Formats: sequence, structure tokens, C-alpha cells
Amino acid sequence: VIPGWFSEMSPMWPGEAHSLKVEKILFQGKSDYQNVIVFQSSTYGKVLVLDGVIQLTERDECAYQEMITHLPLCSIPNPKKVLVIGGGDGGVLREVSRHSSVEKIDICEIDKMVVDVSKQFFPRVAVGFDDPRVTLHIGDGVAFLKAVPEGTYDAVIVDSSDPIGPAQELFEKPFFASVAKALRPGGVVCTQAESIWLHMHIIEDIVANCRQIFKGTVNYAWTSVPTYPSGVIGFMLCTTEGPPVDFKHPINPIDADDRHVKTTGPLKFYNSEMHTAAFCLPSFARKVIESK
Ligand code: AAT
Repeated sequence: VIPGWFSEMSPMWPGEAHSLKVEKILFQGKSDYQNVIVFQSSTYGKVLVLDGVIQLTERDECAYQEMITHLPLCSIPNPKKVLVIGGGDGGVLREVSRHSSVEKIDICEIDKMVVDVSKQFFPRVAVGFDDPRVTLHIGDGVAFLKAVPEGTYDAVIVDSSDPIGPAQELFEKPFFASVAKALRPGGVVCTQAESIWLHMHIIEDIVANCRQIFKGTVNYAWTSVPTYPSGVIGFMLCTTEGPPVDFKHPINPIDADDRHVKTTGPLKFYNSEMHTAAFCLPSFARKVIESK
């Protein structure tokens, strides 16, 4: 450990650790679920860390939050009801709120401390909570989904932490089954699905489970996020049986002059070309994912 630096270490990426220089520690707390730290870095702005793992930095959060949201929502016409699991920082809410067709946004985050800390230290992320369409539920996403009536949502976005800790069940088959039940026919889910460089074994399991459960399209996409382990992160995109969805060709582009730009700022990362490109896979990953 180098004094004055934060190093991200985990058994999920043994033998490597990405480090950021710390200017100042702004918050340290322990919730019922995890350790919460916010620090000012010298090159990535403020950083939110849960149990030693970086959840977002001010500089590159746009890449993750925009892609995990707009990959599903720009792939279907007129999304109206959206559910976010995790995502207590509010960044995915901020992105969902760019879609004027959306009427209702539910979010179920397990840890209220994440919400409070985001409102205090990350106002440009937590701005998502200001949208009147948002209802916040504090609780476990697994239990929340079990209680959702069948066919409720057009889209479910699972913005979850890694499968060590409170998010473990969000990577398991019964969870995917309750997501499928909560979606309308032809509804879409997009889940945080780790790194092709570090976690092909996890991705393999997710793909195998999703192919059994989701009878529509099942695709893997990925993007670049410099402060996530290995610098990339992926998403599992699936649809239930119903009107066909072609994830690779978005049919619901976001209005360039959308009415929410005043409060949220313009898109920084997502565009239709990035959307299509996100589904191109390196040969080693394609081989595994397409064979499942
Ligand atoms: N948008 C920032 C990126 C995240 S946040 C993940 C959120 O999921 C955290 O706020 C965490 O408290 C919440 N969470 C974890 N488990 C559950 C659960 N069972 N139910 C509801 N919410 C949960 C993801 C960062 C990815 C990091 C990649 N290394």
C-alpha cells in the first residue's frame, strides 16, 4: 500500500490493483451493509468507494451510467415504466429521466447511506432523485422484485455492485427469473455484467442462465470505464418473449434537444454509434458468449 494513494484490491481481480492519488478523505462510514468512503482524488474528481471497490468517479461515471441506461431504453419504443435495482447514487435515474416517454421510475437500493452520501457529495449524480417520476424504495432488490406484479415494467436496469457482498444474489438464476416475470412481453433488462478481461467465468454463467430464462434476445455489450477493474465493464441485455428487439440497432434515439438538459447537462458519452459498437466482441469473448 502506497501512502497517500487508494488501491483497489479484491479477490475478484487478484494480482492487480488500480490506484488513485488521494487529495483528501471527505467521508468514512459503516452502514448496515458495507463500508462507505468518499475521497477527493487528484485526477478523477470525487470518488465513491463501497467495501474497498470504486463505484463511481466524477470524471468517468458518465460512461457507465449513460451506457447501462440508454442501451436498453433506446432499444425499445416508448418505455413508460422503468425499475432500477441498486444505483443509489442516482446516476442511472438522471439518465432515465432524459426519456420523455417514461411515466414512472421505481428504484430499489439496499443502502440508504449510499443515497445520503451521493446527495451530499455528488450533486450532479444525485440530481436524478429530483425527477418527480421517481419513487425510492430502500430495501433488498431480490425481495422487492418478488413482490412486483407480473408484466409491470417495460425495462429493468440492474445497477449492482460486484457479486461479493449484498449484491451476490443479483447475479443468480432465481433473480433473473423474477426480473423476467416483472417485465411485460418484449420488455428489456440490462444488468451490470463485469469485465471480459477478468470475469469470463462469471459472464459465462450469466449468459447460460439468461438464455434459459429470457426467450427473446440475449446479448452482451461492453464499454470503457477507466476506474473500473481492467478499465472495461459489460452489460447483459435480454428481452422476454414478445415484440422482437434488435439491441444492435437502436430504434429510440434520445432527442438532441431533450427538455431535461437544463438540470442534467448534455450526454457526454452515449450516441447511436457507441450503442451499436458496444455489441462487437473480441474473438475470445465471442467464442464463449455465443457458444452458451
Ligand atoms: N452507479 C454506480 C455503480 C454501482 S452502484 C451499485 C449499488 O448497488 C450500490 O449502491 C449498492 O448499495 C447497491 N446494491 C448492492 N446490493 C443490492 C441489493 N441486493 N439490492 C439493492 N441494491 C443493492 C455499481 C458499481 C459496479 C462496480 C464494478 N466493479
